[in-house]
Amino acid sequence: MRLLVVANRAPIRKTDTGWSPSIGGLATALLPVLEEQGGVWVSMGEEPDLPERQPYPAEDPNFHVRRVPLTQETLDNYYYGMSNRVLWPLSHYMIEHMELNDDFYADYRDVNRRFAEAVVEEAQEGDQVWVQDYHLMLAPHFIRERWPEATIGHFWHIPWPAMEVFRILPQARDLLRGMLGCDLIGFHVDEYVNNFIESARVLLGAHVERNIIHWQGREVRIETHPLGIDTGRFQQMTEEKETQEAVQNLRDETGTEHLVLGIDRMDYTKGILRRLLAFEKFLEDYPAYHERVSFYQIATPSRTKLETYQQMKREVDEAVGRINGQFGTDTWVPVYYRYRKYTQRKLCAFYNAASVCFITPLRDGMNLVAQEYVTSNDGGVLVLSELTGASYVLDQAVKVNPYDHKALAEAIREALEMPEDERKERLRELKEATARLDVHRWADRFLKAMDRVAVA
Ligand code: ADQ
Repeated sequence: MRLLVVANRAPIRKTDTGWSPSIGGLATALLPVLEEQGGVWVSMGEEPDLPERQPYPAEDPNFHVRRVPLTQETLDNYYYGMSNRVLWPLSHYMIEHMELNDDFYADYRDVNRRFAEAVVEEAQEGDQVWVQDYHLMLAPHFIRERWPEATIGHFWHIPWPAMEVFRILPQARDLLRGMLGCDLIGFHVDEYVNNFIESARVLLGAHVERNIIHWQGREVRIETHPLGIDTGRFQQMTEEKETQEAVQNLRDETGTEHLVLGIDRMDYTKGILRRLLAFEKFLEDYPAYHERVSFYQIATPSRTKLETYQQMKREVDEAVGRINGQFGTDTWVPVYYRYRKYTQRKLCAFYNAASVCFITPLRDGMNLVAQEYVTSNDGGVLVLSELTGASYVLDQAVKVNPYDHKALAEAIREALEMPEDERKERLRELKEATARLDVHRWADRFLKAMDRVAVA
């Protein structure tokens, strides 16, 4: 049976030598499924000269990429507007960043409808549809209208907020109806499942039985499916000679006994500024650690067109300058800061070299960096914000409240001073938990759940 994946971005990218699969996340999980089962990946067409329908691989295709062409204005409203300036901050409980605008919503609706039309045009009997994420909340409803017997799943990658927060959105009910076009909706953790069910119950008056929402004569199952990483790939890459050389270079570069690491997209949900301020407090409180610890923050440029993101980058730049200006010496750089993308191999080197990974989002659907660290490290400590999905599945992390300035600084000290036996035991359990979440197992479990709803 073929699979129709519906996601904002395509799983392949153009390189100097031709087209190749994107690395990481969804593409890693779903391309093997498409290769085996065949199907279509429907995504947005951001660039006008890309083909609307592209066989992949070109010579002997396993599947097609179908693009929904968008003008710049539509892209600005649907993607930078409704998706990233309304749904993103709302879902992360950061309504101070929310910018409501009718044009954003009109184009969001329109793009979702066009995605649905593309899906229905591509559909063959027996195909299953798997929609991804917050860019495409209305697509399930539009697909269902045109193709009533379709089997439709949706996986939501970010938090689903408490009903009382979700209802702030003027289009909350419309969006919920859009999602209820599905047969199956998956979230990372139970908390989001419960929030979604509560939203449907209260805002739409839907009848709910355990994790089933009865809606317009159909049943919609709401399930927890925590997403993982490609653990085999990270393990293997970490062991390779080239990676270990990069680890050594990194140690030589910093020259300190300990490296504390932060890796994130540059996003206000990730808590980068508060993390830096906590490291500053740690240096103030514990001068014995001066010259012995460096903090390495890697931030990937993200949504750089948006003013909020530009403003946050300025604040982070400024904090790094201030801390290094105050504490740095001729032989010690307290904070290393890199604003760029790295290869996965280089990330593995950072993970392997770090004594502590300091992951403190103010809110995060899951957080895959935490899983990448525990997979690629062998003796370190994971400090993790309790406001992440990952904190529900990675029990043995040192959990912190990312808004608690003192506790954050104290967590760095606790991690650095943890006895070796405890570090090893915690890391062993964290590795086991991460292996259970592996992205291939995740895809397999979700697709099996789709099969169950298809026959129900
Ligand atoms: P993100 O918010 O992007 O994902 P996360 O889960 O941490 O957050 O994934 C980030 C990915 O980007 C990781 O795989 C990491 O290796 C990579 N990355 C980060 N910095 C990089 C750099 N400088 N260079 C190269 N790669 C870099 C959203 C949700 C999360 C959820 C995921 C998956 O916000 O909560 O975990 O989707 O569902």
